[in-house]
Amino acid sequence: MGVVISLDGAPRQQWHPDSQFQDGLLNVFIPLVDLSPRNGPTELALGTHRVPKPCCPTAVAPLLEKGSVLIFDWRVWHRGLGNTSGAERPVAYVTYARAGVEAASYKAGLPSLDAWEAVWCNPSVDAESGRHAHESEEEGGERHEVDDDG
Ligand SMILES: O=C(O)CCC(=O)C(=O)O
Repeated sequence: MGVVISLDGAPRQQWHPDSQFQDGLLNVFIPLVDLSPRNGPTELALGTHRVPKPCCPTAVAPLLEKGSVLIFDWRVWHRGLGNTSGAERPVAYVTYARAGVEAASYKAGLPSLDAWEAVWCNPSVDAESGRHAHESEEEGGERHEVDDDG
């Protein structure tokens, strides 16, 4: 449980999940002020908790009223948008874990965002490595696509 305060002038965050693979963890966000396009609502990339991830997911940034509740899976990619409102934007959060689930170290070992953005817009890229489906280790990591017919 805690509060995230986006200060006036805070830039947009990078897309990130709070855990990449752990099922059974939920974020509950409760904005302590009304959210507006200017004070940096949380933006969520829908369906990104699923494996495989959707290609080019739809992103939404709900403009919630103060005291509303937003619940999302820890694996959903999200970010706080920039705050240009002239005021702080505090959001209280509570984390719920299914019985027996312990949160792994926060944001440890996440893949690079570049890899994930490539995955979202290119389904032939492997989600874990950011490599194209036909790319092999021996090829030294260069992007190389092989025609399925030969
Ligand atoms: O400020 C937000 O809307 C999201 C905060 C967040 O995702 C984080 O601090 O990791």
